[in-house]
Amino acid sequence: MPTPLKKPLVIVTRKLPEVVETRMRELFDARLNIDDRPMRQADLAEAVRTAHVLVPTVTDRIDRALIAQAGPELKLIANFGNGVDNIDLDTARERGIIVTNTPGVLTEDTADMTMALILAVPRRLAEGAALLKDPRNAWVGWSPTWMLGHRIFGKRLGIIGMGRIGQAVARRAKAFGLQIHYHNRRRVPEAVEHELEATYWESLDQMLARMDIVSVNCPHTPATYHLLSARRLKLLKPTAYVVNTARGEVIDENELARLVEAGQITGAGLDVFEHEPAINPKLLASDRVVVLPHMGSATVEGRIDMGEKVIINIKTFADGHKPPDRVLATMF
Ligand code: 8YV
Repeated sequence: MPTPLKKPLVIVTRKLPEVVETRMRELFDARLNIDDRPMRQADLAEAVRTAHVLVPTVTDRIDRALIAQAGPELKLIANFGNGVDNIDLDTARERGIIVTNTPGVLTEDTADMTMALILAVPRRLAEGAALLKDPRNAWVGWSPTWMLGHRIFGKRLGIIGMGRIGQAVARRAKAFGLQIHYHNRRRVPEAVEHELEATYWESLDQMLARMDIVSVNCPHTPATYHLLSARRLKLLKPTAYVVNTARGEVIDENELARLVEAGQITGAGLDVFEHEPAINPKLLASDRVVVLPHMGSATVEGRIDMGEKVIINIKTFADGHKPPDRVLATMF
């Protein structure tokens, strides 16, 4: 059991919603990043040397080398975010540092964004909108064969990763008339399969070859890195679409870009990228790819809820209890 800390020194790496920052100041000795300038590794090293608690985000690389520089006071890394692939969990554990995240509160927002991409790509939403806004394209009016996309009703959606977000996507997609298929490390309970009328595929390869749309909704871990490898991407039907709101690293981005360019995959909707903020130029250039700047969970409500979770984790820890959202490497 950790010893209670009256006002722990909490270093927050990025600007958070004002209500969250205000509450943090009330409860903790909080050092905030008002300018929101991303911290360099040297700044992060300085932070871990002095803080009791570090609050990083997806943009901070909390790797072995950084954790090695942690001072004896650092006992908690309270990630502002669900995914913890930015943190070396094993090294944190070796050093006795607890890691927490913010599960649950961004499920619905991320699922909404996934559904938006599932609709946007086959129905050419971004392309149509961009056409009208481009002054070089005066719109001459409706035509029966112009801007034709593809129907999603009745098509097969293959969800990779049937956790909270995957299930929330399935619920939405089912309402849009899509047939739900999924691949997951473990089969979900029968009641969930029944509700979603979902078909489980133990073999990802077999599922991929039969889907019209594939949505990536699993975390990035050593086991899921390039899960959609060059070999697997080639299994997709040439009419297929790929949607990713999870982590770019799960897909071999270069190969995806190449296959879309070659017309061997029809299109993609991507909110995340392998080397953020860099994006493969072929993806940027393609009309058949909708790209978004990692905004799956970007709602005011979601960010405040994430902040609340971070505060609860820190406060429980500071009061000498186990924080509720502890993350263990074995959970992934
Ligand atoms: C967050 C995310 O915005 O929580 C996650 O895993 O991918 C995003 O939606 C980001 O991670 C905040 O750190």
